[in-house]
Amino acid sequence: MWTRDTLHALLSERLQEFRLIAVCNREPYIHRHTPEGIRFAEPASGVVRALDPVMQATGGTWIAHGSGTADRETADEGGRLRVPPGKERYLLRRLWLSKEEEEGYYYGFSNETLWPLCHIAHQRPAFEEAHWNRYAAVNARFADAVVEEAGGDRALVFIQDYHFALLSKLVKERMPRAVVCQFWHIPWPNPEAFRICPWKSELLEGLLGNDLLSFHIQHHCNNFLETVDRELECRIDRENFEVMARGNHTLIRPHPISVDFEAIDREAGTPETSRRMEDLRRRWGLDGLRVALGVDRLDYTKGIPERLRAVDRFLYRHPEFVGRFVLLQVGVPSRTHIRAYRQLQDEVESLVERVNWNHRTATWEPVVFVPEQKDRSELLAYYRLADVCLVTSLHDGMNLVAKEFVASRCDRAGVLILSRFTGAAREFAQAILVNPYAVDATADAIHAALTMPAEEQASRMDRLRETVREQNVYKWVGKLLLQAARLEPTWVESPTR
Ligand code: ADQ
Repeated sequence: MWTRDTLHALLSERLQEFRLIAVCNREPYIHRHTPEGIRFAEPASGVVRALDPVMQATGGTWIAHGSGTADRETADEGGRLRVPPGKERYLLRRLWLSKEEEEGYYYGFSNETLWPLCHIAHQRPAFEEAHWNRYAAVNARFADAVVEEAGGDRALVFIQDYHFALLSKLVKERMPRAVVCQFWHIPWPNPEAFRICPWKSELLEGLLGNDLLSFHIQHHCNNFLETVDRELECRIDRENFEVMARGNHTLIRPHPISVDFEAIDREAGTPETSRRMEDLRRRWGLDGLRVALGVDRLDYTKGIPERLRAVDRFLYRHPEFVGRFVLLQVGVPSRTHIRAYRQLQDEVESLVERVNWNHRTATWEPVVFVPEQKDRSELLAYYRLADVCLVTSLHDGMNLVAKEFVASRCDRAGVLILSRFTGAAREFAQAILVNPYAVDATADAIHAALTMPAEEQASRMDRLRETVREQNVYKWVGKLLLQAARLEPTWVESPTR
């Protein structure tokens, strides 16, 4: 069983010769000016939620964009500070980006090009040359920071996500002895979807600077290999899932991400969580109601309109639940600078209004929309009081909300309704799996969940919890980093490069 302590012990032994450098666009702790003074917040990001406990266990350096209004005041001249605040377990190196860099690299190429390109959720990707140029330039700035932080030592560089498709190659060109691995947290699409990108070869070549490139599930690895096969001159070892391009070898492997099961399980069972549950019951008037819960960033990949339509259909089909059911939708606004996200927020708000209009009584409405970020402890109270958790993504690399819900149910109750199009669905056969595009079937799933006998809930929940307990976040990173550390870098300088 992987735990924080075993990970710490194993990695401090096996990674002795390396300096561990993680690169992630988002920082784990953001400092902001508030009316009460400078305060820090932890962002609602799946990647950050997964990586922070790992860095706390291993130590090392995390390089990220410093995005908070008080970030400069709380770091030294080099943008460095030790985190978590008050615990100081690893080093955070903040990189300052100009407005133009943030616009082109983050909002533009990362989130208006690569995010829709990889998710295939019927949102057309934008292909702007200016965004691409900024993306490439910011990747180069992060490469400078990696070289600086390595300071000549042999480094194990662990890159996160689609913001840095060009980084591994840039790092290898300057630090050929470093071991470089990257985790791509979102799906990799099929070759037909990917081939429309004007910079497809540059992106693929950039990613093949890695010694190890990892996705959540085998299907995404297969898609990546097929894409490389169609688009690049290279050799592919299908037996070993390895690509050889210009002398460099890149292993392609699935490593399903997860959550810190023990920590969530422990906190979810405390009297403090019970007290918070009581507060929430009072605040939302939940007495006598069966509760369905949605927790998401407001993102068009998460299938929130589809979920609301399914609730609407469910109430038409099962009027006996009118006045006896509520959907609590906790949806933190995200990437609101991008038009598609503002449109989604409008769409969600008007659908909430419509569903409430369709079914409301003098004293009751079926949907409560909470457009806020909640702290971790409060989220656990939401998970604990739900009869059903609804995860209806149209496409999702993994989906950590599903895993957090399961980990928090120390009472062995509650039912998970889970989209088939999430990575989590591959591990969670005991959830009720749905196609979120099929509104009627999702409405039926809500009914099945609300009428499931307690013994069946408990036996399904036991199996789900066993999976998350065993496949926890420490196992994810431990196996990935140990696999990377065993690799001999094959990078050779060649005139063609
Ligand atoms: P995300 O798309 O951000 O992650 P997800 O995996 O669901 O999606 O993680 C979201 C995280 O934010 C969860 O930890 C959740 O608790 C938190 N969160 C969501 N809404 C919140 C709210 N209102 N208040 C507070 N916290 C909230 C990307 C990929 C996923 C992949 C992860 C990790 O898109 O497929 O699972 O990275 O690899």
